[in-house]
Order: sequence, then structure tokens, then C-alpha cells
Amino acid sequence: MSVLEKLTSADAIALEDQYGAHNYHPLPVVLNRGEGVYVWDVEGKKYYDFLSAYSAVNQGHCHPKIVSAMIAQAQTLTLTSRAFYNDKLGVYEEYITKYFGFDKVLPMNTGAEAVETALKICRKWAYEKKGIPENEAQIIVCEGNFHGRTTTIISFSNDENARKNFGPYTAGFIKIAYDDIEALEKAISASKNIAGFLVEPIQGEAGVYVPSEDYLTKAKALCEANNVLFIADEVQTGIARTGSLLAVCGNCSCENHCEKQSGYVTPDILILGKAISGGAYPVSAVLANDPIMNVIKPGQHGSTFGGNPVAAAVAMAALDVVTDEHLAQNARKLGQIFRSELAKYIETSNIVTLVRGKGLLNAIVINDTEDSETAWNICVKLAENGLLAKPTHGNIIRFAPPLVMTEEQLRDCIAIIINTLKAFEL
Ligand code: IF1
Repeated sequence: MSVLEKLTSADAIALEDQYGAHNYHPLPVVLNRGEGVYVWDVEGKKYYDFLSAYSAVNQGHCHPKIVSAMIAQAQTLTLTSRAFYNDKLGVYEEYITKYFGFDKVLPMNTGAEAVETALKICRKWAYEKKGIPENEAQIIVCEGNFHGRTTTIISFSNDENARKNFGPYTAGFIKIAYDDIEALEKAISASKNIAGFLVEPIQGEAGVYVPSEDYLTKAKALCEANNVLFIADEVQTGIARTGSLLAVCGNCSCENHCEKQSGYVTPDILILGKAISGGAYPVSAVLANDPIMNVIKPGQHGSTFGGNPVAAAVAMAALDVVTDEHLAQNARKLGQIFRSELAKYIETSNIVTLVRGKGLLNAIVINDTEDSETAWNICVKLAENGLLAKPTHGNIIRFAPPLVMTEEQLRDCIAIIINTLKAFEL
């Protein structure tokens, strides 16, 4: 079939099925256009997007400011590699470090690459600054983590599907329970060779688990007291998604994004991805201060595309949008409405047992077993009713719309969600 012919949904699905590796199980919806909080399928049906490409499209689909920045840069210079300087990278580096309050940034492309970068920086720091004997460094991670798909990262996953038969696994990781400060204390005091603690401020893939209020503050304090690097993976939670610029907020230009709330911490290493480009381009970043970042010297890490001029231009535009359109504040306000309206419904419902989340990163738990099809079937029905969401871990449905949503649109969506759920009441 010629790529110029107009495809039906069935055609597009058949092509992916025949020619693409089967590493995903998508909902049967074929999209070909997006604008703001909406996407359209090839038959012209319009949907609210309640996944936002796993929180990459926080600024909404095809945001004109981001698209213009991308087009302008694409017409001027796209890639130089880091063998030469370009006139966009330094400007972007100054912009993003000031935006988040760190001395330096190391630019990469995908979230997993940024996590790998953080792990390498942490290990090198441990040997050269902390004095851990060569090859002895340990990094603490949490059960239920999701940090990406590389061989090292899946080595410390406890999702069998993500991990099984991809061994042998990378050594040097200790897994502890999430949201368990005593487990962290125990792991840190059990060894002199702990280099870092890698954590998601809210566990996304695990089902949107928000830890206890003081968990991150206490974890950071423990790390600080023991010269252990606190590494925050904000690939999914970052960039206004949870109602503040970061889910752990530090010395960033916070007044532009959110009112100060208690319990914020500054990570030693901050990992960002997804929404720093508004979903327009693969852009990720690792931020740290000089005493940590300066352990990396020429030739020790890099990427052909990392820090390319298009990425730099797109990321600056995307971060401008977050500030200009007050996306953190909007996420916080709409998130409260979402959870309180869903909670009211749940009181009367036997199909949903709870709603949880922060800002516009939320999930509901369906009253059925983890291996049941109910959450999937609800998502199929939601799509029919004009709203796209995806189950995570069987009986949990994640709701993460673009942060540019209006209150009126959100209330329309809440009605779609509740009406759909009502059809599944037992
Ligand atoms: C997939 C979930 C989201 C991440 C955190 C690093 C990465 C991710 C905290 C890696 C990526 C993704 C990837 C996506 C599914 C997804 C996801 F369902 F697994 F939990 F976002 F909701 N750290 N998350 O969440 O970033 O290399 O993908 O750019 O299809 O695997 P990446």
C-alpha cells in the first residue's frame, strides 16, 4: 500500500501488526492529529487525551509556540554533533540550569538515557569523591520502580515482564521497599559503599503511588547525612505535572510556578525527560551542581543527538510555555477538582475502589483482580465515549491529561469518565 493513500484504522493497525515488532499492546485507536487537549483518529473522531503520551505532552498537542521554535530551528541548523560548538546549546544550558536551579546540565535524548547518565555520574562521583573502592559502589533503588528499558535499568526492575530473559543483569543495585524510610536507613547503614539513592517522587508505572508526606524530605536528609547522592527521576512527574514544577521542588524559580509548599527537597542529581520538549522532540537532561557534574570529563559520556540545536530550541520554548501559561498552578487546581469529583462518585460506586494522585497525575483502582480485563474494557468504552486513557498494572487506570486543560473541559471529562464507569457497575 502506498503511504500516500488515506489509511483506515483497520489498515493502520494491520500494518503495525505485520511489520512492527510486537512490543506494545495499544488500544485500537489510530490517531493522526492533535491540538491542545484533543486528538483525532483517522476517521475524524475527536477524543480528549488523558494519557498525554505518558506525561510528555503536558503543554498540549502541537503547541504553536513549540512548533514554531522547532520549525525555525529545523530550517537553520539541526545537528552539529558535540564535536563542534553550536550557538543554541550554551543558551539552552544557561536557560535550563537557571530554570531548575543547578550549576550544570548534561543533555541527552530519552528518559532511559538520562537515567543511565545519572547512574554513571553517581558511580564516578562515588569513586573519585567519596572514595568508594573501585567496582564496589552500590546504588539503592525502590521496589516497583520504572526508570526505562535499557539492560542496566531493567536489571533492577522487579517487573518480571520487563526483566525476564534479558539477563545477565548489571550488578551494583540494592532494592528496598518504596515509601519506607526505615528500609532506606537500614540499607544505607549496612554498607560503606552506598553511592546513591534513585527514586521516583511518585511511582508512575507502579500505579501512581504518592509516598507519605515526609518521605522524600527524610530520605534526602538521610542521604545528606551519609554522603549518599539523592537522585530524583522526574521524567514522568516533572515539569508541572503534579501541580508544582517538580514533584520534589528545590531552589528553582519556584515563585513562577507554584506557591511554596512544605516538604520540598533539592535532589543532588535531577533527571528530566518527556515534557521538557512538550512531546515535540526527544529531549532529556541530567542536572547537578559542579562538585558532582565535574567528575565527567571529555570522552567519558555523550550522545550524537544530545543537546542538538533543535532540541535546545524546542526545550526552551516548551519550558517558557510552562511558566507563561501557569501550568503548575492549573494542574494543582484541576487535580483537586478531579480527585474530589471522583471521590464523590466512588462513595456510591462498587466498580471503583479509590482515586489517588497529585496534580494531574492520577489513577483510579478498579474493583477487580489484577489480571482481569475490566480496566482494559473500561478504557475501550472510554475511547468510544471520546476519552483516551490506558490501564497500568491490570486493574489501575491512569489519568494524565495535558496541563493546558480548562476547568470546563475537565468537568466535561469527569462526566464522560463517571458515565462510562456507571455502565460497569456490578
Ligand atoms: C513505555 C509507564 C509512563 C519513566 C520514568 C524514566 C522513563 C520513564 C519515571 C524512561 C518512562 C514510560 C515509558 C513508556 C511507558 C512509560 C510510563 F507506564 F511505564 F509508567 F510514563 F507512565 N523514568 N516512562 O516513567 O523514559 O526512555 O521512555 O523516554 O512505553 O515504555 P523513556
